[in-house]
Amino acid sequence: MNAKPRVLILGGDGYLGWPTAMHFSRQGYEVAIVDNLSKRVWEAEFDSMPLWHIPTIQKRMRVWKQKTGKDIKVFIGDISTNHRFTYKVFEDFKPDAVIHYAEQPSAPYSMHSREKAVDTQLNNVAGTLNVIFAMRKFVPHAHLVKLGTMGEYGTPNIDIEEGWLEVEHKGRKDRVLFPKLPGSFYHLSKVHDSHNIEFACRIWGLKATDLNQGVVYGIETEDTKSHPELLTSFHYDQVFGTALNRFCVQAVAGIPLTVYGKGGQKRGFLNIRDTLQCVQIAVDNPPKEGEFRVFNQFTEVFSILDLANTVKKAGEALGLKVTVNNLPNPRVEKEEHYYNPTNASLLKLGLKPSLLSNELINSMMVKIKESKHQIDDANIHPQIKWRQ
Ligand code: NAD
Ligand code: USQ
Repeated sequence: MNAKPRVLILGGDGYLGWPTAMHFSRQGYEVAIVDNLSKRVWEAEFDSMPLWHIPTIQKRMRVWKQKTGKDIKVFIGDISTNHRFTYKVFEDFKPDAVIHYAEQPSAPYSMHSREKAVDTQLNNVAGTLNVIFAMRKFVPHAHLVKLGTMGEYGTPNIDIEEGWLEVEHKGRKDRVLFPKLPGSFYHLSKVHDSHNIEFACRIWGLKATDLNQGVVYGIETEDTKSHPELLTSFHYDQVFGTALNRFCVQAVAGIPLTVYGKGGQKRGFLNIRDTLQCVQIAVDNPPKEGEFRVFNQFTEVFSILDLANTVKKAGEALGLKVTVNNLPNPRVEKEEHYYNPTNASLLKLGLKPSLLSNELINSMMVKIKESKHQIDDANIHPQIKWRQ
């Protein structure tokens, strides 16, 4: 492998993909992006626009080049429906590492209807299959860093390990993939991906890291805040917005915080800056040929109600009037449960977490306030129900 690997970022127009591209480019890695811009279409379809306008990926790449002198190549195309395009990208760019974010990322979207469940699983599962076939054909020694999700495990009544479990059954022992009990057709698509990737490692000798990531929060990274046109997408709506990001916007807009059900449901969380650290740690420390490695990628566990109360406190310190509303839960999920996942591997490899603080929430709220006039309160209340 070269001193600085060639990194291909699938889904590079997205919330996490764009800051990841700049993060690696700034450090001298050769970076290329693939995206089919489908997220921009899904947003329009659900009238779920990001809080601020996001320049095109080509514009952001030009601004990046002017600012840093560094090139980020952009390939526009669909990895799921167009395997010829996917093959061509791998053949031309010959990545050493592939960071795969290019999936439909929303659980509510996948639970909207039969059509959206099928779209989600076709897009995500077929896209990942095309990627592993492209890797086998053109770069069999490259490292696939695949974004999975902590939601693959669900909320079992036992400790959650990192991907694998040592089992003793009727006097015999084996190492098996950790049992999965996901909570949406989206989360299920990630389970199917994990199985397909593990199989490709086992039969073809590919090497992969499955990053089972928790819920990401935050707006800014070192690079997104360095220029007004380098910012990344930020959702707060009922389809694509995630818990903490939504709560911060609701607090600024004076909308009661939308805790689903009792709010005792616990999840792993991490700052967007730590996502970048984690994927870099994975890229810089590849697994062995043939290894399917799983890291749990989160830094802290919170219950949703605790999170809402933390946002309320931080908002009140800024002079906002914040209330917390327990809504009937649109999802089918346990609202009180045992939750003890480990996240030891990334910490052992050097992850230095940026933990959630009042200062961070305050800085998010200050940034959100600048675009307060853009907040569309029509798309905050959850309308997609798991049992509709
Ligand atoms: P995002 O929707 O902002 O980014 C995904 C990008 O992939 C979009 O730009 C989209 O256009 C592109 N894309 C989707 N399907 C594609 C296809 N078939 N071909 C080419 N491009 C395609 O999502 P995000 O929040 O940045 O999440 C990135 C990844 O991380 C997703 O796989 C998501 O499931 C996973 N993840 C996200 C979070 C989170 O809290 N944001 C947490 C855990 C895991
Ligand atoms: N929740 C609320 N109120 C809200 C939004 C969410 O109570 O307004 C609750 C949900 O019911 C759920 C929890 O918060 O119990 C997390 O929901 P979320 O929408 O923040 O996150 P989720 O649907 O799980 O999906 C997000 C990302 C997805 C990623 C996943 C990581 O959209 O891409 O895979 O987080 S994880 O949750 O670890 O599976």
